[in-house]
This record gives sequence, C-alpha cells and structure tokens, in this order.
Amino acid sequence: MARRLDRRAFLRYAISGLGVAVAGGAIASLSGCDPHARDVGPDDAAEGLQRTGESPNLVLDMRARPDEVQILPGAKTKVWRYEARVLGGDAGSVQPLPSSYLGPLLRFRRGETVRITFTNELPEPTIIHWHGMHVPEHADGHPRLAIDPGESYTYTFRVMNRAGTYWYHPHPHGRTGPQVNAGLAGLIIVEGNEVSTTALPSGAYDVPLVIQDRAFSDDNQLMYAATMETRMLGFSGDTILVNGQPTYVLPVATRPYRLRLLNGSNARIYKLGWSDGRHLDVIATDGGLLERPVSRTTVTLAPGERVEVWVDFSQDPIGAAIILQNLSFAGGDTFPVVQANVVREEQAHAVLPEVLSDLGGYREIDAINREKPRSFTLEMSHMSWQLNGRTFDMHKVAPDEVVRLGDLEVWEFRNDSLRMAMPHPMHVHNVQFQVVGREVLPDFAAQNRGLAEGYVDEGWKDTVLLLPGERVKVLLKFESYEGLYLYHCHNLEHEDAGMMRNYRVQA
Ligand SMILES: [Cu+2]
Repeated sequence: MARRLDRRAFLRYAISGLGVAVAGGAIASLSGCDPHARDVGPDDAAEGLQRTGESPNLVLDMRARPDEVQILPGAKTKVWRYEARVLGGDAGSVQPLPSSYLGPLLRFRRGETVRITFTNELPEPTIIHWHGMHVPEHADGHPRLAIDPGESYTYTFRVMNRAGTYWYHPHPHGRTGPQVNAGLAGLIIVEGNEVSTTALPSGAYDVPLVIQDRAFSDDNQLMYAATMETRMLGFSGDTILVNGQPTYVLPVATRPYRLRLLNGSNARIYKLGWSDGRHLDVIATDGGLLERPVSRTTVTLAPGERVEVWVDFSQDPIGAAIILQNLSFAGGDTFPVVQANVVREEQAHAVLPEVLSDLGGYREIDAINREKPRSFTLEMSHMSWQLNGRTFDMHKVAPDEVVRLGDLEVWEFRNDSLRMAMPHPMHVHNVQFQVVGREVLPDFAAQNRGLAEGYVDEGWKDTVLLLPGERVKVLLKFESYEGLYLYHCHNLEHEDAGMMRNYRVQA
C-alpha cells in the first residue's frame, strides 16, 4: 500500500515564513565550520585533463526512452528512463537497478577517462548533467547543449572527483522538473583510494538508496502539474519511492551497513531519523567521505544532496524492524522511508573507523575575495524566483558572474529577503565546495531549528540548503576548465522557472 502524504506541508512551510517582521537585520551565528587547514583541492587540480590522443578507459552507450514499469499494484506506469551499456574498456561498470525506472548505477574509477554517447529517444529535447562531477564545459550538460529527438551527444571526461556518490539527471531549460519526475535519474559511484575503503562495508552491505516522491493518478500514471503553486513551492508528490519502489524494505543481517542516500526528489526536503532514536553516523556528504564520522539525531537532506550513513544492526534481534523515517517538520507528516528488517545472523567484526579520509580543503584566508565575498541574493520578484534580481538567460553572463581559472573564492548565498521565505537548495556546477559559514536572522532561528540541527556541513558539497532567513558562505575553487557553467536552485520547479544563472570561468 503506497503511502499518501499531506501535500500542503510545503504550503504551510512557506506561509510560516511570510510577513515576519525583522527588526534591524542583525544576524545571529547559527554555526560555522572550521576551514580545513590544508590546501589540497578535491580533485588534484593541477593534473592536466585533455590527454588527447588517448583512448578512453570506459566507453558507454546511453539512451533516454519511454518505457512502462510496475511500480504500484495494477496498471503499469508509463515512465521515461535511462539505459546504459558498456561498449568498451574496463574502468567501470553499469549496474541496472532491478524493477525500477531509475537509470543504472554507473561505477567510475577516479583518474580514468570516460566516453559516453547519449542518444535522445524521447519526444522532446534533453541533455544529461553529471551532478557533482568536475568535468569540462562540453560535458556539463548545460541546457544550451540539449539535443533534439533522435540526436546523439558525446561526452568525454576524466573522472577527477573524490570517491563518493554522485548522480545524473536531465538539464534542459524549463523541462528538468517534468523529465526527472517522469523517471530520468541515476546514481554514479566514483571509486578511488579512500583511506578507509577496506574498513567500510562493501558489496551487498553498501546500499544505494534514492529517495523520491511522486503523485499517481487512479490508473497509476505519474501526475505532474506546472502551476503557479508549483512554480512558487515546487512539486511534491504524496507517495514516497525508494529506488523507484513504494514501501521500501531492506532485508539486513546483524552487522554494519553503508547506506548511500540521495534525495532525488524535485522539491521535497527530508528530515531523516531512525525510528528507535539511534543516532545517524554520517560518514560522507556530496563530495565523498568526511574526515571523521559525525553523529546526528536527524539528518536534513534537500533535493540534490547526498549523505552516507553507517548503521550497525549487530545488536538487533532477528525479526526487528528499524525504520529510517522522515520526521515531521513544518506541519508535515512523519512517515517511513526505508524499513530495515533484520532477517539473519551474520558475524562481521567491522567497527566504524575513527578517521575516514584525508578531506583536504581550502582556507578562507587564501580566498582572493575574503574581504568581500561574491554574494547572491535569493528572492522573489514579479512572481518569479531570482538570483541577484536576475532570472535565467541561456547565453548571458553578468560581470559579477565571471570568475578566474585557478581562483579560490568565497561565495555568499543570502536567503534573507523578507518578501517570500522558502527553502532553496543551491547547487553550483563544476565544483565541490566547503561550507565555511552559516548564519540565520534571529526571527527565523526558532522555526528553522528542527531542520537546521540536521545539516551536515562538515564535508565536500555541491548542493547546500538555505532555509528562510539564512546566509551561507562557501569556499570554491575554479580548477582545470574554462567555460560556461551554472549555479541554481535545485528545487527543480524553481530552476525551471528561472532560478538559475550562468557563470563563466576564464583564464
Ligand atoms: Cu529555490
């Protein structure tokens, strides 16, 4: 039985932030995280990229096409889905997700080169974006590169990211929300030399979990509405799917697991917690393993974000059900996301490593604009979401959207406009960044607390949530590639409605 949720939770959330009088505009510090003391980038910046003349270590053929899958009992659901197969090379693999509309799990090895030829078999233009990956301009999936039905596009890039959990999804302008909703998304796992790789659960104990919400019609078809309401709030479904399936049950043994969680929803934010109150041991964020595990009673996961969690079932009896729940916030429901059923005994003398990885990192003091961060105001104007008063323009780049190749910068996102307060998960293409500051207007602190306590700002990130009244500072370095990239809100309806801008990296 699929679970239906209260669709108005987001509306209430938005309204709760409206019309709040803010005196003075003083900013209270909510939290900050230490800049990391080493200046090693996330991806071996100095290494040259275009190793021309060299043949790729992995060659994939991918397509997007209409299909039908069994999601709910009864009629099959019409979806759009990605397919992939290996044409050559051995530096990775393609792993289909059984009985799911999701695209196959792509495994890449760090340092290897990949060539992917993508063919559009949909009835409308599309293009793939490799979310979180540091790739050349031509491979980033900018909407101007969208291809028509029947056309193909070839991506060639070297896998420079840290080992971790990334993903891919469409990025055509104005149609990303409906295309993702129709089923187009898949996971990427980059494998590499993590300090603690051997100490972490692997194989069947390393479980990818893609969390999405959908709305179904009475005959089991996906519903999607682009209305004024969804342009404002984003589209939320009333049925939770994990790996494309409702009521997701994970049979587990009495041992530790590594869960890789992606929020692949268009707009829904999750406040995740274990049903028995055990803490979540977070081991990784968007850009791979943390330096050390962090413990949280809840973890907040916004659209586009990933988090990896270690969980140990060795003390749980056979027959126990431990549920990863979404906990109520802003008037929404508490509901199960993943139910782990303990089904068998198994001895594994694995312990959670104290040190997980060499995180590396930048220092704010080294940023060229540390005195005056590049700032981006998130606000509603003329009934549209804007960044510094601008909406998306396919080819335009404003003077304050040009950065220099090799520069380390501080960017500050400011969600402190009082006109309309909404959460915005901000995503920057081409980079992994560090969160080095997070502040909240005092009048918003209390209403945000339930979600803010679940932030994991300690690791490398490419998407960061800003709740109403918040300002977030990030450190980012523009390495390896010149070209046109994007920054945008990852609430896909906000993105489609224009809450996206180009930025240019130039030498
Ligand atoms: Cu937004």
